[in-house]
Amino acid sequence: MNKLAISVIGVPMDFGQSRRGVDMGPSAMRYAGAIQRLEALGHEVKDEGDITVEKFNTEDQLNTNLRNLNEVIEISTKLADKISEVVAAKRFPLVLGGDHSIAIGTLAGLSKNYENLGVIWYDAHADMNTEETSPSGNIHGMPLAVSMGLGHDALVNIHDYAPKVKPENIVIIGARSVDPGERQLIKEKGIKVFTMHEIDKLGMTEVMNQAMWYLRDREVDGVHLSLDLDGLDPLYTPGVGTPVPGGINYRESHLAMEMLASSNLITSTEFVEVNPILDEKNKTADVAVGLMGSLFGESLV
Ligand code: HAR
Ligand code: MN
Ligand code: MN
Ligand code: MN
Repeated sequence: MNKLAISVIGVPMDFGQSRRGVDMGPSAMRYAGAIQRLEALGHEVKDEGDITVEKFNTEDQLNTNLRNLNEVIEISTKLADKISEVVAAKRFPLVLGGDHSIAIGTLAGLSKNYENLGVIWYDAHADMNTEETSPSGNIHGMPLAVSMGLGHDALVNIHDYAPKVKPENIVIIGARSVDPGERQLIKEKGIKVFTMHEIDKLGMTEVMNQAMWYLRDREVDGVHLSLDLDGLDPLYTPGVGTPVPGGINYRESHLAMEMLASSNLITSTEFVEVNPILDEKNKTADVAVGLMGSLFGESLV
């Protein structure tokens, strides 16, 4: 694969859900050697540090049942600013999360620079809830809906435009915990989803080939990989806030990353939901960094 100029951006975000510890995800992945791993592959890597994540005063909270909405708006906006700056400088953004609500900011920043952005969403969940359908009020269950223009106005309109992504440019891989409202939206919008059923039946090679051809046929001008570590089975990535059994295994995940590496399709990525407090000896961050190795060309050298 091409040697890249990679900008690593940490987002120590835990406001998109209610379990503490996922804010330490960026540290855990740096500690697991993310930067060195990519440098060893010949890429030029710049660690841009972390986006500032702060709690607002409680009296400033908006009147809504979306948990920590103010904070998510603020942080998404800052992340979107940073991402569009990095992309404009022709650098490849690698975002370290943080909970999955950060994808709202990542996609807002990316979409400014791409006309027809594709998204691969590697996750146990569809993350397509809205304020109306969410069973939890947790914004990390909503970023795909928000990016399609569905949800709270302030979230949908980060950087003053919407939508960020076309429903037909999204591919979900690994889904196995999907809420009723999300199912309806998937049907209504015709979203391409490879659930665990398809992965079992077709195998990962076929799933990835179909996913990549689907996006090429859409004539996308960039593809963002949003990788939620709970997409894998909790056997391999126990350090996540919402583990779901019956997930993608270790080798299947490496294969998926290796196929993406040889395709040269991916133009940005984020690794999210690593929670060292819930983990076993930084296992989940180690797996995340191993997957980064494959995504950035390890098997090709
Ligand atoms: N679907 C549930 C909700 O919206 C659980 C979402 C869990 N989300 C993540 N991201 N970990 O995929 O509350
Ligand atoms: Mn997710
Ligand atoms: Mn755009
Ligand atoms: Mn998930």
